[in-house]
Amino acid sequence: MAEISDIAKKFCFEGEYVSAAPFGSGHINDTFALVFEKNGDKIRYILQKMNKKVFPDTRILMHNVALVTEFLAEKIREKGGDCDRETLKLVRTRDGRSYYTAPDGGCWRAFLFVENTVAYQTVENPEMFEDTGRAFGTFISRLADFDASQLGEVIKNFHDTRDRYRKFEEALNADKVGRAAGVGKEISFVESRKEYCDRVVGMLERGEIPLRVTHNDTKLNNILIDADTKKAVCVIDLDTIMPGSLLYDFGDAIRFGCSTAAEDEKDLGKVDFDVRLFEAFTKGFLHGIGDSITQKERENLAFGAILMTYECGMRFLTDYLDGDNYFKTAYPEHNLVRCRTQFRLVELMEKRLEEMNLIVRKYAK
Ligand code: ADP
Ligand code: GN1
Ligand code: MG
Repeated sequence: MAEISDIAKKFCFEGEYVSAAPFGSGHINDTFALVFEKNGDKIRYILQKMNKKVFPDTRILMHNVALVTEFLAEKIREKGGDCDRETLKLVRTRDGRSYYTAPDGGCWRAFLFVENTVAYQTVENPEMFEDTGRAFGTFISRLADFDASQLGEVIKNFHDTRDRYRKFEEALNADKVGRAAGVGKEISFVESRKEYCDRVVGMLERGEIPLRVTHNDTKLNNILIDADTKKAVCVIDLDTIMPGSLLYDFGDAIRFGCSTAAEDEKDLGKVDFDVRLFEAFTKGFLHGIGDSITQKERENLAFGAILMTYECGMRFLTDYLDGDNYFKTAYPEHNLVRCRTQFRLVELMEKRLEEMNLIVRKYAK
């Protein structure tokens, strides 16, 4: 890989380069925190090598990111907010581009570092998660008048659960690395719930719920939270912004945030679904989204959480069967371990679906 200090020279960073270190725990891009020094002050930046396998068309990816960040900055400015902190701000290359292509073909981009914030891996308390819900709800409502036709489809059929099921079947039939025999239980789990895959895509197709501009990857570590106040400051990881359903954003945040254990916890005894956190997030999200949510969307919010958790488990299983080509993994069973926590959460949510629906109704206006 090219030297980070050489890559850094291509961007309009302020001050003198001091150091770089890997940063964060995303599953997709290679992220670095860079330190610069100017007049004795330290300035940090985020530098990312984008994942070419996941996002083969960097031009479309960065076209979306640049458009959305500029649109959000304008909205935040109108409200008198701090647009360098409340949304990602791209640092352009010295020739004015949104990313740099290195001689080895690697594609790099940079953002201002949002200081004094934390990307949490688990929720600390319900108040924090309520505010996260508010921030994700507000994010969708801010994008309500964004012209979706300007956005390229960076990953085709990203949350099309029918297509995800087809890809699961393909990986199973190919059984490229001979892992299928060892995961019979997980395969049956996916197959026994196949009908889930039609529900939300069906509602979208029939026009029963609206297609909106959504984030599509709303896990807790994709929102930066103020280290002191614990208020959600900035929604990050805008790579998958595309037309989608609000159920995806609500559901994915619940999938990750309401688990009492890490996504890759090996001891399933530690994985529980925290319904108090579900209530906190729901309250904040409905507040943030305001009046624009429809009755049909509200009725399906809780199911959206089950669906996104099932989909994510299915994606981890598909990648496991495929030989770990998509998600970053630290050891051979990593994707399987992740799949198992997701399926445990699905079972727990299925048992509590009625209770979850009642909570949604409690906070509906
Ligand atoms: P991935 O697609 O791999 O998940 P992300 O864009 O989510 O990559 O970035 C990975 C991590 O880097 C985040 O979870 C967060 O900890 C950190 N991060 C990303 N952008 C910023 C930023 N502008 N300021 C501070 N931290 C950031
Ligand atoms: C990936 O990029 P990151 O780590 O925030 C993935 C999401 C999954 C998530 C599971 C582009 O998110 O779809 O839900 O891992 N992002 C992409 O943790 O596939
Ligand atoms: Mg991320």
